[in-house]
Amino acid sequence: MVQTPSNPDVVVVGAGFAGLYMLHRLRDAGFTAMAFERATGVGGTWYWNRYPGARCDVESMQYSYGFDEAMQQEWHWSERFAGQPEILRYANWVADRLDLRRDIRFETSVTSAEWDEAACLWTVRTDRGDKLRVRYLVMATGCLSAARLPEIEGIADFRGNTYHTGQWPHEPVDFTGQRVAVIGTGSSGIQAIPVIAEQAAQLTVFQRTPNFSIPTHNQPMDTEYENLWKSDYSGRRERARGMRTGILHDLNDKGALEVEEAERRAEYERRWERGGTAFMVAFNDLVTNAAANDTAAEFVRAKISATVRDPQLAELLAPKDHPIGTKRICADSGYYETFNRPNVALVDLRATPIQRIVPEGVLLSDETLRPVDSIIYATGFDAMTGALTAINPRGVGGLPLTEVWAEGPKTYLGLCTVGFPNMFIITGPGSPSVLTNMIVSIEQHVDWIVDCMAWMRRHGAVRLEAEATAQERWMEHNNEVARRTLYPRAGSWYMGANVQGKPRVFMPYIGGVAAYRQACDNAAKDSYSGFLLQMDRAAAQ
Ligand code: NA7
Repeated sequence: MVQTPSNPDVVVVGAGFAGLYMLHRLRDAGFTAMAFERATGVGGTWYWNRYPGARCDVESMQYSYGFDEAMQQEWHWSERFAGQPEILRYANWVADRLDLRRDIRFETSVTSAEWDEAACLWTVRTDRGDKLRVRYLVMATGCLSAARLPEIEGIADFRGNTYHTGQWPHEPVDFTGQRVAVIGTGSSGIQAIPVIAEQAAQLTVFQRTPNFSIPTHNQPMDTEYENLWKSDYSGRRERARGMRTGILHDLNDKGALEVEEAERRAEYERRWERGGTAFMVAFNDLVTNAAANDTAAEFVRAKISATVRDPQLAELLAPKDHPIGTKRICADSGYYETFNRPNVALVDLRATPIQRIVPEGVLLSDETLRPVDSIIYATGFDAMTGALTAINPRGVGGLPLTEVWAEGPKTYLGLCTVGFPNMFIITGPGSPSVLTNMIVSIEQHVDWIVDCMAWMRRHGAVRLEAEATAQERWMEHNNEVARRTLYPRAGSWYMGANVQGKPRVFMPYIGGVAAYRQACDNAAKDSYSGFLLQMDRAAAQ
């Protein structure tokens, strides 16, 4: 058994981008902290998602920390959109540069956390037998970290190799000469399929819902572009923080229907050629006005049918059941083109669902068997809440989080939840999180949380808990802004729709990073309004 670490001020769960920055800020602010990480290394999402083709859909110049000028000047990205190996190298570089590893226990999972009301402390236990008593618990567990296999019978019966994109092996996987199945066509499937198709003898894609995808037109980093960013990196970062998505995009403040068709088409074409998810900000009403949205959706559907040679296949690949962008928009490198390859086939699961997995492969409802050597599940995650409910902390009165969130997650500002004092969630449900540049949102959360802890220390506060009315108001506001958009129309993982039995609520806050930051800052300026504080004057420093 590993020796139990001494009791620090804070336990941080997770050493992805959130956990790393949290450790750094805590140390700077004079708090002691210990992070527990189930992986063998840092990087979170980018540690686990090593599937072929894994790549960030936010441009590299923006998908990195902005808190340290020297670091952001020094790091060089080799591509416009960085791939997983490079992002993981970056996370490791940051961990070394800031000497963070000494406060991280790797290959250690937090198994339970229990609030002790009398002592105002959390008791945290790990699978290595650690037991810590700490004032603060910070869940830096990530929004897309609980990988899930689908509810398909017979998965364990399969004789070949089984993979999940979110738990990809560390050693390279060679599909040469194999018959491969990919189940799932979300971002992960859409990125992996073109790469695997180049290797496999035969690739069969099992599609339940077609997704909209925009080409990245990824390319090596343009030095001029990099220099331009670096010439005023901090200024650009500051502007990005004021954007709805935390990404400095080429926003268009016109509505799609305010312009003539020719102008609209030209705008979509320009963005399609430029590549990437900035396509979704071609007009300012694409996620709020169904008719406007349809012009963008129609443009992409036309691109699909112009790309895919077989018209029947093109039809199957064209999404029609949700407005574009209301399921996470995908960014690809040659996805639709891949279906022109002779070794790639598509199975439409809407027409012929999977009956079960059998030892030889995938058995469809019409009794046809698709024999394969490997099955790749690109079936996503128990998003936003899965990693939290897996730990299932017990708050005031021993109530488990799963019970408190039985009807869906409820938070105040996405940061705290009633009944769980001194527990902070980084990019939790009710915060903009997955609708934004995650690193921008992480930095904002971490800064707010550490400032809050420092304030508590200065004022002798030993306990902070979200107020029920503030939480209710925040959730109402969340639902109201979500209702003003088209997002709730899609059965997406934003809505919990991909997990059987998960309550259907729109989990991320869609009011935008800037409005959200303002709400957080207002609460802090107002001596943490919306939170109940318990003072212990003797503890004031
Ligand atoms: P996603 O986006 O949740 O995609 C999962 C895919 O798997 C999606 O196409 C699902 O179809 C499909 N799926 C899920 N369960 C099944 C079953 N039972 N049968 C067939 N197909 C199934 O996960 P990703 O990993 O691609 O991406 C997650 C995020 O990571 C992404 O948005 C980026 O932010 C990064 P469905 O649409 O539910 O019909």
